[in-house]
Amino acid sequence: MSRIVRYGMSVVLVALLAVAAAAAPYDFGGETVRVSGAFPNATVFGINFEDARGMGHVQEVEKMFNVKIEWVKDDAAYNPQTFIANVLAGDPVADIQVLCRGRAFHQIAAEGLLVPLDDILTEEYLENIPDVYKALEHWKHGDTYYGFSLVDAAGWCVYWNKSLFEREGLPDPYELYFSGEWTWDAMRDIAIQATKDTDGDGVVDQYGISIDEGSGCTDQVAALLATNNAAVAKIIDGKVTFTLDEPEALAVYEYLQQLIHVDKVVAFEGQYTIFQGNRAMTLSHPWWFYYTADPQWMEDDCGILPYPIGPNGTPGEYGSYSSANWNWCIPKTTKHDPRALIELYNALYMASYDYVIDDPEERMVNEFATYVTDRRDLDIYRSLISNLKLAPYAINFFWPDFQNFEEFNGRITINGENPAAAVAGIKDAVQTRLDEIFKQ
Ligand SMILES: [Ca+2]
Repeated sequence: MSRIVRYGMSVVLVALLAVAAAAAPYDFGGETVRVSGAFPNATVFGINFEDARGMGHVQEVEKMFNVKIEWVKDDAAYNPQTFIANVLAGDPVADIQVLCRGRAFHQIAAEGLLVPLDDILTEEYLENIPDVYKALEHWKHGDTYYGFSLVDAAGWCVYWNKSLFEREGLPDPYELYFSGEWTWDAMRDIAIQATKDTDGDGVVDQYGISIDEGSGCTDQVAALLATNNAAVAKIIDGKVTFTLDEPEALAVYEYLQQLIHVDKVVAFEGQYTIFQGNRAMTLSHPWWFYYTADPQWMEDDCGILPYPIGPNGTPGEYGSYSSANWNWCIPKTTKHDPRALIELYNALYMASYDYVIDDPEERMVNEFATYVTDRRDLDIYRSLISNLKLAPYAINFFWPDFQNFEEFNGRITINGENPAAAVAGIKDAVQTRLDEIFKQ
């Protein structure tokens, strides 16, 4: 995350840092607990552990738990191989570990490298966790929980430039959204109308849809799969089964190819391009409003929408879909009590009601409310943050082929390879991998 995002996020948190329980239920006896610090500043809570307030908070938590926090900054959070090698060698890189984008989560869980948490994440415990941080299905491998927090997962949404829509006389997204008609076709129609050469120099300068193609459009593929009731894999007869070759899944690649290569309404570029005012829609995250709403960054007014629903999707069943989840987990090699570690995490990240006094969803909505010019955006924003869903099996099992999957998606979306042929080409290998990972 950029420094600016961190700054923006840390401002949000200012009012929260003073809130902490007086006494901790666990005492670490002055010992050191290592916390995966790959992203110590980039949480949905906006905690910046490196600024004065954040450091003060850490000191307070250290006192409460009689513990020394050590931030571990190596690449195990990003690199499953490093993580696995370290745990197998009896040396967890951290006692509280985040797995970046949930990479290889199922693989790592299946190898027995994580502490199973079913006994800790009881109904009673979960009652104390704010809804926006709960995503139980993200934490499961088989029937067992191995992850315990949603911090850092970010769904995807669509920003639409209200000024541009008005100028171009485009359909009203509010009407489409509230009538359940915000669909792939509606988005495509708008994108086609919006894309044009506005100054007549023969070069298109105004685009319908702006996409940061970063990981071969893997995030977009995952979210669109979910909007079309499709998935990379589904559980069929108790078996995790590759389903990317089903028509509703192939339809995602065909839709993106249509937009990119046939209609030519997509600009591949950084998300900042939205500030120029000549992009009708930009695919981004709900927290991006910190930028779009700030006149210093963007003069035009922006609205926010979920991803549109596909032809095989359920009309009106909108969500904010993430292709990955940042699984927080406890490596089995830790010498500390997992219960105490999770409690410590909750205090550090203020992730349970023992350590926050307000409802995080209300806080996020209120923060957003200070920026919106139309009440309807507030309703949509609330729906987005309270309907964060994981597009299943997109990234968290795709290892060691994780990067291959991004490269695979790029071949189809950006390079325009035939979807059915490309998917058929990986089907057997992926199913074999699934059978290994899920021991089926
Ligand atoms: Ca032009």
